[in-house]
Amino acid sequence: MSQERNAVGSSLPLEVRRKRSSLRLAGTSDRSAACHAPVCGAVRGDESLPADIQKKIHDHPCYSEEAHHYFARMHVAVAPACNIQCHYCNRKFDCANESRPGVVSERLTPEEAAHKVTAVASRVPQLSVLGIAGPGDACCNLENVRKTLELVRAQIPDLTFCVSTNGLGLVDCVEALQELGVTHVTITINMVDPEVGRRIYPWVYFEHRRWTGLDASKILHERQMEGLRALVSRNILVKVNSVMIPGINDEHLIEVHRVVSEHGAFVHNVMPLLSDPQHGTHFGLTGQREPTHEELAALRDQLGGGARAMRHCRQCRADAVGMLGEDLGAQFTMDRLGEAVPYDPTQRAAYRSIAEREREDHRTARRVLRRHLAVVATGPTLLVAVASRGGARINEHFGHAKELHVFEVSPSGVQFVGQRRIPKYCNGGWGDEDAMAGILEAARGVSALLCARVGECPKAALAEHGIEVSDEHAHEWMETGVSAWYVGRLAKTGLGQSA
Ligand code: CLF
Ligand code: SF4
Repeated sequence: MSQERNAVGSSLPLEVRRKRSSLRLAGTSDRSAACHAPVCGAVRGDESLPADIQKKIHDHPCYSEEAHHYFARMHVAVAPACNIQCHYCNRKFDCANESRPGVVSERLTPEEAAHKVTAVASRVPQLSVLGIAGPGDACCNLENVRKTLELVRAQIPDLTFCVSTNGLGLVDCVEALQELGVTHVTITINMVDPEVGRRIYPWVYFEHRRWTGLDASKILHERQMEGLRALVSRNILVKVNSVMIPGINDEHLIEVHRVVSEHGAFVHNVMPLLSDPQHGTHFGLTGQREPTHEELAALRDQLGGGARAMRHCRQCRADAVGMLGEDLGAQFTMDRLGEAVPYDPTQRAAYRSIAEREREDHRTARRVLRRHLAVVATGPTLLVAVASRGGARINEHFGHAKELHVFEVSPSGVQFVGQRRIPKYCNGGWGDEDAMAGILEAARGVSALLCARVGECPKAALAEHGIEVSDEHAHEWMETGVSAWYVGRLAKTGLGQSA
């Protein structure tokens, strides 16, 4: 990695910084423009939150959708043991509550973990959060968590500490977590009705014995609620993760959302069940299906009020490193780290001021994008996908994209809907026709795909399926590119009515 690239990190590539001043859309530099419409950035924008909450989530990539374009997290896999069994988990792999099933992480001692964090913090300037998300349960491995966080805090005072747990042992750990400086905790809550829980959890291990059936689910539910209340009473910000399991808890998650919101959860992250039979989980082996993109989006849309609905989760590994959606973990394995060296804060400090300027420009652009849409009185609601490699810009080549950022656009605004993984189309200079099938599947329902560059062949292949691929908005902010494309599409097709 070059010095220059390193100084701003991969989320703000060099061409973005070079083009910052020349690539703004007309009007986006008008900082005085106000927006009171319920459009992108106004509904779930961080600006509407109380100042103390804004401060807590400002640089947390999971708790703030906006922050995830600018800040990175890293996980250290120091928590191997677990005290429950989930039907979507195979113990050979990581905790699927906050990781993709089928992934094995490099397990570390606290000393190794602290060494790794120091190396990453010196070389990944976007790093803002250290998370412990497995491979088992953090509360089940409290001594490892304690030692790791103490070692890291002694060297890097400003990292945010974030922990993920199934909640069974949480209430006994809350005090210790607070003393360690943990400010953000995720609890995976898949049910608030033990009858639903018995179809998800075959057993829990509690007070020196194994509980099964309804008893297991009752204990887990009561302990999760107790843990949630204890965290909230101590002003620790809580994210609730729920795995959406069609036919088991999908409809029930609306009730889960209501209850956890009442208990003070700040974010609710509904994640799709991943049940590939190759991962050897109970659900995978018994044919439990995964939800579709549409089902997931529809459920998230119903989670109104209370906790914010998270839509940008990437179901990371328990040893993930980098921006959400990228994983630099392979560059920081223990065998590559070498001797421990003292933490160098230079790059993180330099990055912050650059990121703040970019972020302010992005906010301004989102506020004024209604000007693009103001020319349209009526028009259809469309889905538009964007290929981005970071920094909230349309800046990825079609052939290199590994995920699509999907937005819903209508005359009333642009709203982020979620990410969809796609297979990479370009492999060393030629297109992979097998990948096209996966891309088409992921792009189902999408009217257009905006990217930095695209070849004629994939463009034609997608056009055959009614998807327009365009590089006309390359390097624009994602939302402003989407709104500009929408206005152009309506003008071309006559589908909308002018204001
Ligand atoms: Fe890690 Fe989780 Fe903290 Fe984030 S991940 S412990 S809250 S720092 Fe984030 Fe990854 Fe989704 Fe988790 S994208 S799986 S929500
Ligand atoms: Fe697996 Fe995590 Fe569930 Fe434990 S809590 S069984 S590690 S998914």
